[in-house]
Amino acid sequence: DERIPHFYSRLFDSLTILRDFLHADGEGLSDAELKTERFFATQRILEMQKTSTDELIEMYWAGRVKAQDEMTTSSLGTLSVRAYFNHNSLTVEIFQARNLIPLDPNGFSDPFVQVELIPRRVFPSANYKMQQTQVQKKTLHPDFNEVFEFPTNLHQCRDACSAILFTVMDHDVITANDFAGEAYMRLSNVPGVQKESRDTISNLRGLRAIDLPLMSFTDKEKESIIFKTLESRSLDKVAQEFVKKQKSRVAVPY
Ligand SMILES: [Ca+2]
Repeated sequence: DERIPHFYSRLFDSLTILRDFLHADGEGLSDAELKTERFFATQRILEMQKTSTDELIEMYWAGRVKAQDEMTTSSLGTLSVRAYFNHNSLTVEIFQARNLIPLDPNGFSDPFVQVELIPRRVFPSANYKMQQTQVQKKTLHPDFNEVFEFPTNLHQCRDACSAILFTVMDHDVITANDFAGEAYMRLSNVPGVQKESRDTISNLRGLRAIDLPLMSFTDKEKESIIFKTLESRSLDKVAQEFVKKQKSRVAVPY
């Protein structure tokens, strides 16, 4: 419900007014009595609740991109990719994945990779469809060597929230495909997006592949205030679909 953030926005303002009233320009309660842990916790909850669902989703993704930057190893394996921007087109190359976890009874997986641009505000779903690699059968070390093009522009790529989202899946014939891992690449860092790196584009051979450690949805995300706020919006279809999708992004070895 779109009215909910508006309601909390007023509640947030009310909290500030109430605090100022009780403080009464130094005549009333002291700062120590007013600015308690509980006050800040309440303020934080209201601050989240007055934020729109789309903004919360962007904040969630920003956290995931940051987590990717800080990650050096992963029990889910790695994905080797390369991306660059040139002539209003973003090229994304997917080379291989290594040390994926087995998700099939035979001790292997049938991996493929989905690639999409986020967030939706910058890359509307009507114009930016998810693309995906071929399925590589019965392997935990698939070679993909596929190239994807996304028509885009510098303005979109330079948005601080813009990123490439890679999702590794295990293809299954009878049951639903299984999640095997996800990885994020900040678009503002991609060669060709910042003016300074234009030279490197003319020499693509010089662009190295990047090994991204794969991640999954964990308790840390589940317990975060952003996620809990989205989860609390039980009547908001976009929030509920997002929450449900993230919760399914866990990888359990067979
Ligand atoms: Ca399978």
